[in-house]
Amino acid sequence: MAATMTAPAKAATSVFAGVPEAPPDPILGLNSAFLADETPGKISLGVGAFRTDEGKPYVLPVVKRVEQQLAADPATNHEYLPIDGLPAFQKLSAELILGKDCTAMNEGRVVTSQALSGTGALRVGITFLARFLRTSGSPPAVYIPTPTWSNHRNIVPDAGLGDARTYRYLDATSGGVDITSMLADLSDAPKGSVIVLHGCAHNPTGADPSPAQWKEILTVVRERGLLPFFDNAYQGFASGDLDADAASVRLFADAGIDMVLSQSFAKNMGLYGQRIGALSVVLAAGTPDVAVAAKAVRSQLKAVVRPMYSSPPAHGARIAVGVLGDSANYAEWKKELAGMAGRIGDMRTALKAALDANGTPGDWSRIVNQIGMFSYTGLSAQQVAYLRTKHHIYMTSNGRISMAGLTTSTVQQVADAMKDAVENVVKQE
Ligand code: PLA
Repeated sequence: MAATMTAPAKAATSVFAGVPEAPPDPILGLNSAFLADETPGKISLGVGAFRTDEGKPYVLPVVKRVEQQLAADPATNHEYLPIDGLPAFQKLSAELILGKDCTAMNEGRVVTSQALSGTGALRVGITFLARFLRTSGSPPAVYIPTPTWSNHRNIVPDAGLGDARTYRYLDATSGGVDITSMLADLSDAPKGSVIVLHGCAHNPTGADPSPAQWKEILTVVRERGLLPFFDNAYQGFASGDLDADAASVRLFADAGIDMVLSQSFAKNMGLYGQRIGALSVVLAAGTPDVAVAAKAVRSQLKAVVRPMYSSPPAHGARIAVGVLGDSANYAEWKKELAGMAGRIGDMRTALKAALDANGTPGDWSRIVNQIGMFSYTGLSAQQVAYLRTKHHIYMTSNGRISMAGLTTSTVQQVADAMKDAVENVVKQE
């Protein structure tokens, strides 16, 4: 019997043929363009990843040792973690940001889940708020600063809350925080709105509120009944001191209000690709039956995670526990962290000095006044494009430089190129 022939389809067109191409990511897309550039001497100042003074990725020695111990330990296996991650990690991570003597933790008001780094914590946290935070029956509005980390603008609508609203943050003239406008915008936000705050080392501006300004922000947050969501991606990278960089979060926690925290160990432990971070929901002081409420919150965080990625990866969590949970390792980590922050500070001083020595038009003091991983140079999108095409120096189009991308031997080259761009590309606002 002759086999039935399947008639060939008329023309092989995929159902996906009409999928429109998405725009490249402004930060990670830039990294792909950099890798594709074959010019010798190209320089990447785009993504915020620490580099040594030789321009190499850095594995912290304490991290390497903990990894070796994990590999040698016969008890290490590759079973699934619980949906909300490693319990020891949850506790140590919350203590790192909130402090060991935190009243909210002692009162059982903090619910922490392991997360896929800072981004995963934000995504799960905003989804949880979209499901359970209601004011006048509606889901909340989410406010993010202008400018902010570009991915905040993706996460909020993806979590089902529509486009984020913005509050003014930067004083473009001084390069510092425009506290008056910020407070005015927060005062206008509807009650129950979620306010995304950068705990320290604001990305991209490198400008943080002063301790007195944080108190003013807290006052408005309380008066207006707003929900602060602290994004902590750089604890330890602003000042080099983990406690100093957590001061804003601890001030709000001590006020006994509801709040949400995301944490990332990408930068401060150099665990970028391990995707290790945490999400904490802090319940207000005085919440009746707090144990019941905390248990319910945890169950709902797990209900967000389970259908999305089931459970988090184990390796990064075990490394973080090995560092945070051992006093000798912890002390060593603090030193390494101060060293990384110190190198970034040195690059700030060196770049400003080289720009000044070159007689580059403009006031470059903001480079040394800003803190954290980035410098918000004030270079225009056109000047940034010129630096890329003519000098093969890559930075985000908003003029942000990842300071750790600079080295002692490339600072002069970058300063020379910046002078060329400033003098030869007219800035258009
Ligand atoms: N929040 C802020 C403010 C960030 O700057 C970043 C990372 C994250 C969260 C998330 O980091 P994680 O998920 O890796 O923990 N920002 C980087 C990288 C360093 C990026 O864009 O993903 C940046 O270059 O801005």
